[in-house]
Amino acid sequence: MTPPARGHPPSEDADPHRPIYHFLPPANWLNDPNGLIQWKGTYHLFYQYNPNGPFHGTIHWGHASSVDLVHWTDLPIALAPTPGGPDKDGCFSGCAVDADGIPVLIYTGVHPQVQCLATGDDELIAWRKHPANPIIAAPPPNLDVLGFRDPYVWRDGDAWYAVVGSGIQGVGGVVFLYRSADLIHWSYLGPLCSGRREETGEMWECPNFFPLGDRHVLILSPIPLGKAIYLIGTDAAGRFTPGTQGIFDDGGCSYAPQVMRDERGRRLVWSWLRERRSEAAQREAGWSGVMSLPAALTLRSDGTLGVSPVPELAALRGESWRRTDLTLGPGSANPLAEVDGEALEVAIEATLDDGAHLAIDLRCSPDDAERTRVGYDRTAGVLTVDRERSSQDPTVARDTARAPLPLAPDEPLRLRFFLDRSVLEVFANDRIVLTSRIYPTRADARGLVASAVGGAATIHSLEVWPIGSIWPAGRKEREPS
Ligand code: DQQ
Repeated sequence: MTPPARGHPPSEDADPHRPIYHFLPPANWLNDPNGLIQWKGTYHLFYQYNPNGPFHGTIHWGHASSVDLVHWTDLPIALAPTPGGPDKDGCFSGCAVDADGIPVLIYTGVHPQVQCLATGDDELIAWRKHPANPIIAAPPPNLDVLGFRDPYVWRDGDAWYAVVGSGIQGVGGVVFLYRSADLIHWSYLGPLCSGRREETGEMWECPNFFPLGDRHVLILSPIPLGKAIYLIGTDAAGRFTPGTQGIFDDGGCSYAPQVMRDERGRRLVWSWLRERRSEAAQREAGWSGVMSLPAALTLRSDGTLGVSPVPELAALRGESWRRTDLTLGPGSANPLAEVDGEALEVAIEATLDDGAHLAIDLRCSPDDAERTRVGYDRTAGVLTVDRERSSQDPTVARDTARAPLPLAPDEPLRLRFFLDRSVLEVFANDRIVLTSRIYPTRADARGLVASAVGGAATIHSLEVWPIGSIWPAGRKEREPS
């Protein structure tokens, strides 16, 4: 396949792995979500973007907006490196805030890593970099730091606060806390939280810090873990004391999540879904990286983090296929034999006997040479996404993701899958998300199979919806402004 020429983005028809209802730019590279904000009702999603190809480099801020969290409009590039400026080598990750009616982006300029600010017009289209940049010119003094990036800013009373991700050489990750009256002049208050290198990595990227219920949550993307963790605890006098700790999404591709508060008060999260195929395949495809679907975070009564897809996603559903009150056991016929597809939502509610193992296979070829298996083991209380037979292409990642999901004796298993060609997001019981990238080689790998071994599974309901493309035909790549 010849790489698509500039101005001719890869089409959904030409590329069987290109998602059709997850956000991704018309072409080229995407990584972290940035600057998430709802502005006068409209959601704005900025993202780390390389307009020069499907690889990390010349990092700009891409921009899209949505009124319904489902359909997106491409907008001009928001931030580009300024030659000779503090962001000359890239506009790295950051956030957006509403400063008394003025939209403001706060982000990291490289190299060296410093914090910069830009103000926008009321449409969030034209951005002006502040003459005082960099607004935070260096990390706290007398520390041997690994990185200094990804500011996350909020307001509390009359003051603005910011956390910036870093690490102390030989010690571990740290987030530095700052305060400002005007977003331009910042005072360092001390470390909000720090970790041990052996436990939570040597450097913390993309911190998010926010109240949830009666607690505070710190979400971090530690190097070299390659997946985000969350800490839930208490915040007092500028010092966060973590209690519960967990992995945000252990599926193997989710990274750098960013959380926003929308006008309804929900804490919404998006994350970057990395490719799990070779760089050569990404270059050939002409695009790399896709955004997760938006999900809402909650604090559960047991003190852990809850995560569930936003209800707005139901707008994507085509005509429903539904079955209720089935029993699945060894030897049962496949109840999903009459449905198939590569862009689907699947919802299942089931109760499993002790010892039962429920499996839902997606993207199955008729001869079973390719399939991705979502499994739940009732006794072990473990959810798995088995990708070992997801593709016959030996160059793509094929492994198994696992997440603990202990269920109370009377609690049914409730799964929601969002399959979008090479993306599979699996949500379970409003508390787990496991996201995968899969690259079946076979055009006929479209089947669905439900089975149970080791005991019976009572399927209370099983529902499948086809999902179509969210994009207009002829979506165009935009040039840097
Ligand atoms: N990606 C950005 C950095 C951030 C990293 C650069 C996390 O700001 O630390 O593209 O993926």
